[in-house]
Amino acid sequence: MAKLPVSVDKIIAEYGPHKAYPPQGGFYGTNEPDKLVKTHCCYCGMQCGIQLKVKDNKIAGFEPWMEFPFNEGRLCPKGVQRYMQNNHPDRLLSPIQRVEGKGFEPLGWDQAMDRTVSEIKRIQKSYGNDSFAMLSGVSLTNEKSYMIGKFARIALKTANLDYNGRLCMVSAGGGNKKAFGLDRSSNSWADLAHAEVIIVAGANISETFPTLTHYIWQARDNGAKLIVVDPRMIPLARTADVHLPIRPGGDSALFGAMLKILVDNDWLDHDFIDQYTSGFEATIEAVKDYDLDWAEEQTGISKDLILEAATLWGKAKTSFLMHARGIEHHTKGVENVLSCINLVLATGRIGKPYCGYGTITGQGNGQGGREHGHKCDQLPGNRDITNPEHRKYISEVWGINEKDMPGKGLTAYEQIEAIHRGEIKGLISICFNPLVSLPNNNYVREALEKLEFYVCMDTFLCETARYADIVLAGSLHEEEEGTVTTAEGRVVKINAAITPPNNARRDGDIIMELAARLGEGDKFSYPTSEDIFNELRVASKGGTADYYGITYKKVEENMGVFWPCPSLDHPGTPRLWEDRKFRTPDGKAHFNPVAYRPASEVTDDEFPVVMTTGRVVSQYLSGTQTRRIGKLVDQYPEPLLEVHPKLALKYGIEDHDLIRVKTRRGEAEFPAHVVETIREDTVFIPYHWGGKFSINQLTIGHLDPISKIPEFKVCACQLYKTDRKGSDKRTKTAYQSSL
Ligand SMILES: Nc1nc2c(c(=O)[nH]1)N[C@H]1C(S)=C(S)[C@@H](COP(=O)(O)OP(=O)(O)OC[C@H]3O[C@@H](n4cnc5c(=O)[nH]c(N)nc54)[C@H](O)[C@@H]3O)O[C@H]1N2
Ligand SMILES: Nc1nc2c(c(=O)[nH]1)N[C@H]1C(S)=C(S)[C@@H](COP(=O)(O)OP(=O)(O)OC[C@H]3O[C@@H](n4cnc5c(=O)[nH]c(N)nc54)[C@H](O)[C@@H]3O)O[C@H]1N2
Ligand code: SF4
Ligand SMILES: [Mo]
Repeated sequence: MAKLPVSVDKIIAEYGPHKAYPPQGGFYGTNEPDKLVKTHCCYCGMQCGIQLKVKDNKIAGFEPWMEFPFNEGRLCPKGVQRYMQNNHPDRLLSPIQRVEGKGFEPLGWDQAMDRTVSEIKRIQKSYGNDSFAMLSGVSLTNEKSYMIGKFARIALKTANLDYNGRLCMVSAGGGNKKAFGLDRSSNSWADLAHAEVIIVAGANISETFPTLTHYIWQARDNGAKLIVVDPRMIPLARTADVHLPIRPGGDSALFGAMLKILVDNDWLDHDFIDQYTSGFEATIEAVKDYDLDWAEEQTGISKDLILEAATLWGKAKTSFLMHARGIEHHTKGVENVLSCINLVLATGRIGKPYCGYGTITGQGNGQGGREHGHKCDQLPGNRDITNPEHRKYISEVWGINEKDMPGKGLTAYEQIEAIHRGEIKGLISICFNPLVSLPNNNYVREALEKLEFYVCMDTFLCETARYADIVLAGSLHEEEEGTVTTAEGRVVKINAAITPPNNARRDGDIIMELAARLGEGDKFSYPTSEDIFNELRVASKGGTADYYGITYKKVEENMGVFWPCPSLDHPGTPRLWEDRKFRTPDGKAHFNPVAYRPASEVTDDEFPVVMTTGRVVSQYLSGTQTRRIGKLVDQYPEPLLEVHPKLALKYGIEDHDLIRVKTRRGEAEFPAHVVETIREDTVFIPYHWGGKFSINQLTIGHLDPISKIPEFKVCACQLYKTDRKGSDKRTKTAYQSSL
């Protein structure tokens, strides 16, 4: 029988904000704190330093941490509200279990664990080990990521472990590995401030990495030219020297055409290309026909602008190229990344002061979490689960027989497809809300309904958890010690400020207990997080993501250490490639030929408008954490459809009209936000909501063939004006993107 989602009284509405929170005269701010704890924001990959105020084992506010070198006390709107999750009335305070017809009811840990373990055993006995899958997330620390990788392979004995970075960093990772043999941005942000030219492609930095903007302003103060590639005139684009308003999906055509201009004008670093790279000839052969007329046609950007951007880039002496999900969330995400890297390599501007390249990591531990064995094809140290030497090394560290190590498993969306095929019957998830964040989520919902058993570990009853049989009440960022690795590659320390409330438990303790009950307790007995880290150090030794020389003490004394750090006396590596020793098999940086191809779904008469999706400054990811915080909700209460006045006129749409958006996957209604800051052929809708507001009802489940990232950034839609207006909520909002 299909399972129905359970609604719990406390969860007022499926996507409903809790405006009343925090209550007037609430818990925070009035009394002197018992202590101040230096740690980091729980949200994005910047991992800004922050000091949490603790009163009576509760987070009561925050103070800036001025000394932390990256953000020097600066925080963004989410950062200053992040502490309000801790005492939130929706917080899960004990395990709960589904009781059909009634909803969820609390149960003791012993019963919850018993039932979970007996279901795992039952399903695996009936259908085989790989029929029980695991999904994980990289808001978790390095220690938890590492332990989960080990847990899935040793205790669950399943190949099918994957993570939410599959929706985020894998195209960047795939491109970086192909080009450099290593997956990390090449520089600390400090180099940005002195670069002559900066390209920002598909990254809405002012809203998604607000504290990074400071480095760009510093560069601007030093005279840097700024080029922004985005279908929308995002806040950063408004001050840019060149804004390239690209049609979603056109990036590799743009970067290919720019490469051709570099070649035609000989704006190349021949010494670098000859000595330190391979693949140049084949790469320029692939773009030889990419003239400006063709590029204008493919990208929707005027050729003058393309030439201007290529000229600025070509003539510069120092430069920095950065991109994020705007170019990566595509069925050719890896190709887009490679076409950017080709521009960097052609000019040889990498591994030198003020010269760099970086993919801006999204989630809090999106960097570290993609290195230590969370991925379906990966082992710690960014090792390869199919490589016999790598398997042997990690098996020795783990004390198992190599033949017992499962092989490569399915990626996140492929797991959903395997549930539909009846191959996966049970699921354990932690720190991942796939019902909101995976594409084509009606298909995801059907899969959740088919599972024989689903156990979810979260701190709130997220949308996906409502389909669970058991929800285990885990811990927030401030409740467990560990490390995370920032977007720069800097390993920093997360300090526990408080213990989990009531009957909630630390995530690490839950995993260790599950492992013990599955009969592998001896391999999961870590008295402290530092013990896990020390094992991780050894497991990563010799891998491309080498943490061996990093210790808790070193991290604390230096306010972070950049990996690779292969020995205890090594200072860490803020700037990669100064030695020109790339980590590819031949030791060279690889150019990769990229032949432009269109997106997997292009517009036609039935669906003539391009639809793209992304973020707003006050909401975070699937919204579980930020849709509960009143002030963040006030800033952007519900998803709006950004549409250009000319397209609006064509459909008779006025600002605030409720618009039905239809794609081949489904339809949903959003209020129109008529703005001049978007291309005339494209609409943009943010994705942080579930239920009827979820844009992922409409997105397409097509994946990049290499990275398996979904095509979140482009599909074809049709708009229908309804005779209704959007809700009143929006009148209170000051929108970032209004001109
Ligand atoms: N406020 C906030 N900050 C966040 C997050 C959040 O949820 N909220 N999430 C964090 C995470 S996990 C991530 S991954 C990052 C994401 O950070 P970003 O990648 O900056 O965020 P997005 O809004 O997904 O996409 C960026 C831009 O891509 C543009 N775009 C769309 N299609 C295309 C295209 O085909 N080509 C190009 N060049 N651009 C395109 C969009 O207009 C958008 O402005 O943010 C992190 N920071
Ligand atoms: N259409 C569209 N869809 C997208 C995107 C897009 O741009 N457009 N972006 C994609 C991207 S880049 C990303 S990263 C994904 C993110 O997608 P998800 O990973 O599904 O998003 P989160 O909101 O981070 O979900 C994490 C869940 O983990 C819980 N959690 C947070 N911290 C902890 C912790 O420490 N312990 C435990 N136990 N639980 C915790 C939260 O409460 C939340 O319910 O979404 C993707 N989906
Ligand atoms: S920029 Fe990112 S890490 Fe810094 S305060 Fe904002 S959300 Fe937190
Ligand atoms: Mo992300």
